Amino acid sequence: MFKDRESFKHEYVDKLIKSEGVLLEEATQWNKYVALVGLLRETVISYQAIAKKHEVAAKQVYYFSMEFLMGRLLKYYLINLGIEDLVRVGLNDLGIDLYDLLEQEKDPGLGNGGLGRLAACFMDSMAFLGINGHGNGIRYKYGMFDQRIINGYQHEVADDWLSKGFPWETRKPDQAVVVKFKGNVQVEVLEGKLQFKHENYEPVIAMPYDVPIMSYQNTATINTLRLWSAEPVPLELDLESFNRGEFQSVSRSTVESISYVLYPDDSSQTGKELRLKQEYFFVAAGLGSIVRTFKEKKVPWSDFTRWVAIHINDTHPTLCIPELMRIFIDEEGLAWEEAWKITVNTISFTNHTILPEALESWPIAMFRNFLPRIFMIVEEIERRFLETLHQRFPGEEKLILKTRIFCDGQVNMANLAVIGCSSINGVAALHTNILVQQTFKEFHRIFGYKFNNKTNGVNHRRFLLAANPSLSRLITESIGPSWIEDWSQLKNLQAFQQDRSFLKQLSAVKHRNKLQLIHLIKEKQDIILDPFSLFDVQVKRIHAYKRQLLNVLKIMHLYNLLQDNPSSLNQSYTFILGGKAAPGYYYAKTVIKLIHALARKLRQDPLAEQYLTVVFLENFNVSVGEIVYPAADVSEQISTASKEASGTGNMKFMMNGAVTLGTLDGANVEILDSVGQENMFVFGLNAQEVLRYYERQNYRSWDIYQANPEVHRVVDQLINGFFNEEQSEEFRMIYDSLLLYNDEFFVLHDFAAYIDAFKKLREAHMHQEKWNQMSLINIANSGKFSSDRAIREYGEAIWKV
Ligand code: TH1
Repeated sequence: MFKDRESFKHEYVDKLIKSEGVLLEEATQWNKYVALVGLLRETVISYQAIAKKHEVAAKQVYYFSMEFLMGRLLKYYLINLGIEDLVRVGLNDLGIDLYDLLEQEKDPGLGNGGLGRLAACFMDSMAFLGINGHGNGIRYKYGMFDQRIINGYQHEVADDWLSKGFPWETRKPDQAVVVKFKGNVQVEVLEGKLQFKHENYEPVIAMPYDVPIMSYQNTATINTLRLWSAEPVPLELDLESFNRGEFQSVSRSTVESISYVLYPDDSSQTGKELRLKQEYFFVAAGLGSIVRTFKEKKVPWSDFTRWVAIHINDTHPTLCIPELMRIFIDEEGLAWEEAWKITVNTISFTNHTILPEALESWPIAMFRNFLPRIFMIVEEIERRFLETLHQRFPGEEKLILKTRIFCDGQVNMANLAVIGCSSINGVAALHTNILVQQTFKEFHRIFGYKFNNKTNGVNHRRFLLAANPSLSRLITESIGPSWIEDWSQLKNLQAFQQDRSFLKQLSAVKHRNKLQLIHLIKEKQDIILDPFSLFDVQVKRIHAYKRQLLNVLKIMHLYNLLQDNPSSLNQSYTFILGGKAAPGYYYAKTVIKLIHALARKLRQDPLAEQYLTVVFLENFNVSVGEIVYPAADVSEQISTASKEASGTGNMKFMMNGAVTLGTLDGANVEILDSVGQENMFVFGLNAQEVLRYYERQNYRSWDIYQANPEVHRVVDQLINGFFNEEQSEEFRMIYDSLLLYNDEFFVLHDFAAYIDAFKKLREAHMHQEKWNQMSLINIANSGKFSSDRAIREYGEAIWKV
């Protein structure tokens, strides 16, 4: 690397000239940013070139995901390379403020939320642990939309993140892959074997763009995130094959639409054509390049599983199964049985949700039309599967009905994934239990050995070390720096429970982080917050099951308490909410409007204004998260039990010392196990109770509305002109969801318990030292939720690396 500050400065100025073509004096901020990234990228890929030598002898893991929510890379790579201070001071000598360059970087938002961010955390931990693990995804021209709030309503602005280029990536035209859509399949018999020839297809060029992945101080393992962009076939090639009648010409815009935009919905699937195209596109491209690399080894196909593991992040890349079969059979001439054995043993699958509306299925006719050969293979997979079922479980019609791939005119992707993978894991213990006992109950009888749990984790180096430098410094001063590389060391903080001076410093750190968040909110939204107020935060996608509404009703209730008795609250509370609603999700958008209406109501009331503040954080993304998590006192994790598969925000808050107020859902259950009852505020129905209500259909939200006057009051306030006398119908939809449609997510049921838990929390917060102890215990027990722990488990139990 750079020997010292002077050599850095020399190289940097040189880089500005050679790659940006400007002298320092003429350089724009963007030039300066690109030159710095260029220097780091070159350093990292030169480590990669050296590391590659050893890689040849190691098993490669390929993580297929439709989403990689990477967040900004520059600051993080400076930390990983151990040169943050050197570069800051060096740039300063040149009259450049590193902060300005960091601000030049767009936040690559190629994901919706937890699932995409998990993929990014896993990329880091694989590189950290020395696993050769590569990401495979789509280089969307437009990522997750930017959220603008106008008059309390969400507006979506296209995320043109590539407009000036993304200096971390390298285009690799020599590694492009042709992906074939539509057309027809000719079957011939050649030397006694069936041959399948795909004709009249529509070709698309998959162009790879590689981003080098380097983790904390590990220069021996540099992995690759390979993102594919769709391009039309070049004209020369086009004419030649076109004349031979091999394929159909497709318009540039039809081709480019494939990698044009990320679907901005993380909780429902619409079965849209373009989405299916996207899925096959990056699967076929990724497998094409994996097989090409494998063939260079010149070892027999039976060794494939020894050298390659493929992981599919939810069902979105499930086409890996039939596509790998197609390559083995049609292109490499393997027999079905051998191809199947290798395929199943190579591929593993993570399920991330049990929400029925999120489970993927495609209309059969559409599937067959777009992917004719893949369709034939899936049919054959099902035929053989049913054959074995009939043998093993004769006469069990229900078992067959629930495990079929083709059902009700649809191709069921989850069932295909379970049949074609060697491992199926849930993302938290509770979620895995629900998978095994409910969602995949029948499959569990057939393939019990495939199911396992891998509780999610988050990258503690990004969300603690990099996002919270004040806390990191305090931790390192107290227990040494080993926690950065070994999450289990955080436990040693427990020893400071009675250390007054430590606890004081901990609360000073929180205060400082609140000031930073306050600064951000002042700059971006021109709202001024009180750092001495309790910061209660709920940031995540807006969705009915996550129950932002329950939070709103709680705040309305506190307001009512204050109206009845002006001295009922003895301290000030700031409720921060943030998150994006899917553009077509009208209910969620109405909740955003409701949050703004409440914020306004409180601002306009001189009494309320002293005690209660509501802020909606605009455009919540990874970068905003990195400021918010460190500043929170309370972490709201209040989903309807059984609905949130894991949650990962809960872990990010915890490691930054926030105390959780939550239901027994997803990984909250394991957070409770780690910190104990005294250090978390738990309330509400548990998953079993929720599932029993659904089963027996004996929940009546109306009864609760009638029986509980406090519930009655806040629910009425949704439509009685409380927010706006002229537009009292604005929130009718929300009111109806609670009473007319019987409150699917048990908001009214859990209201009283939630209020009660919040009351206990308020009391606990009055004892400052006690509160700081709780905060400390949360940090000290958060190590388990590092993605290093999760990836070690995946590596050992699933990928066998
Ligand atoms: C999320 C889950 O909702 C969340 O509980 C979990 O912590 C996270 O995944 C990581 O495991 C999901 N995101 C998506 C996105 C899509 C489809 C399904 C899910 S589930 C597009």
